[in-house]
Amino acid sequence: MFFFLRTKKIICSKTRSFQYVIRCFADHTTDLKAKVAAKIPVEQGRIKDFRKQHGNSKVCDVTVDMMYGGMRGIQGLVCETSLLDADEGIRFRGYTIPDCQKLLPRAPCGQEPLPEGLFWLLMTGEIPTKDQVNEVSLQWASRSALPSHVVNLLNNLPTNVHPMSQLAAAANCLSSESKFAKAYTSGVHKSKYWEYVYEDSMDLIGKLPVIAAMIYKNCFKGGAKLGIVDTKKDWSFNFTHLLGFDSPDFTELMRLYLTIHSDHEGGNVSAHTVHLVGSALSDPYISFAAGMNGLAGPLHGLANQEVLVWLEKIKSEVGKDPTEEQLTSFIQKTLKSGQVIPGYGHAVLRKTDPRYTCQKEFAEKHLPKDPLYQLVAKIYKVVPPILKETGKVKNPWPNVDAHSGVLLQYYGMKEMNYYTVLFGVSRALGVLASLIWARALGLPIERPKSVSTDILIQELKAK
Ligand code: CMX
Repeated sequence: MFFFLRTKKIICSKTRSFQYVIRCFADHTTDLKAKVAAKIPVEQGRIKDFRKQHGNSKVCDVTVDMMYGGMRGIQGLVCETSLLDADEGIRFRGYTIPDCQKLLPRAPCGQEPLPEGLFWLLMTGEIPTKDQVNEVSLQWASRSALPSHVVNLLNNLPTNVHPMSQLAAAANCLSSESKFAKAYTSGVHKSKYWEYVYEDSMDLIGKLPVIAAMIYKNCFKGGAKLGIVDTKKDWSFNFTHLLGFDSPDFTELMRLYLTIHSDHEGGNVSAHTVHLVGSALSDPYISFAAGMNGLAGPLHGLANQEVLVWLEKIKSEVGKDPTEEQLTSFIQKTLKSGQVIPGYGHAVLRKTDPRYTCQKEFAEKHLPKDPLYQLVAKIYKVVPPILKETGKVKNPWPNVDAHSGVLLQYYGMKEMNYYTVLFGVSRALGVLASLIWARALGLPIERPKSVSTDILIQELKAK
């Protein structure tokens, strides 16, 4: 007995000191995977204890309206990477967008955060050092090569296939490279799933700028050749360089853009789709592709394209510098024709989206006199009262999509049906960080219960 206790004590202290060594190593490491590996058992334990104590506790009631109303307000998902407050907007692991602008490492001479730092934050909950961010840049750049069949696929798609469909097609076909799918087939233990999902996710994020740039060049620049990915440069620099935009200000815009579009908690269409499809243990490539098909909807990510189409309509039908009265009647005409005002409204937010605000600040700094920016600023004054007046729109304020296209137009990226691809490249950071954690925490296949209207009526009558 004494021997048993002693042995157990030695093992425990050895395990503890081993964990301590991992933790100390992980605190300073630039190896993101090692950092996450050290956090996983801690997080697994915390959730296990919490569920043991509160597994049967009730968190919310579900009403009939919620069931027919797109599940608004049902707390039915867990998302660790970000949280959306109705009034304050998004927080990434507790940090607001201004916090991230202040705290996350920047490129040399840059003002905006590097998306690599945001990814580190989403994955670990910690603000990374410059060295840690540089290592992520290096990892992504060195994983950027595409297999030939994906290059051939993209080069053979007709240019009238929407850029978002091309993005989803390329991501689907990258599934051939999935380390997770291969490991699953060869019978790897489920405790190791996350490691392969991590590798696939890092590979996919590394390849996305090349895929997105190929789509851009094939659709709009006659298939012009791409530049080369420089392993000494950051993800956004390489992306804008591949796209053929060498203005340092555009690269700065892209660093901001790719940071703020990354994550918006777990229930939005793209994030939820990736989570749902991934829960069936579909590999990260096809899970991401599924999410991109959701992002391509006009009520979600495609709204940034729709905003520009709508602004162009205003310019052609009313003029480049419309009065507030002219705008009011145009907006009312849009509503009367049964269409939504793109870039306005939100399922959760109830104030101006801080992602709109920080893009507005960027515009104020870099393009204050731009006529399209001024039109967007004027629309901001006119739309909210009109939407409020309808009495049904819950959030009359602008969302992220109301502003992004204007900035892209200013820097010469005029092709509006490409804009959602940029959103998709950014969204990869959030949805893949969540996917890695979902497998690390062993979350099961998602399968909520549904019932027919007849059953619902019967159940409520019986009550
Ligand atoms: N213009 C006109 N009507 C709007 C509106 C808008 N911008 N926003 C909401 N409404 C309408 C809805 O269509 C709905 O009308 P019905 O009852 O006749 O169907 C009513 O107001 C209530 O809707 P809600 O509860 O306020 O909004 P939802 O949660 O149902 O929808 C959203 C949210 C974003 C789809 C909606 O506001 C919208 O369609 N906005 C325009 C498209 C857009 O900008 N989407 C991007 C969102 C951000 C993103 O995901 O990227």
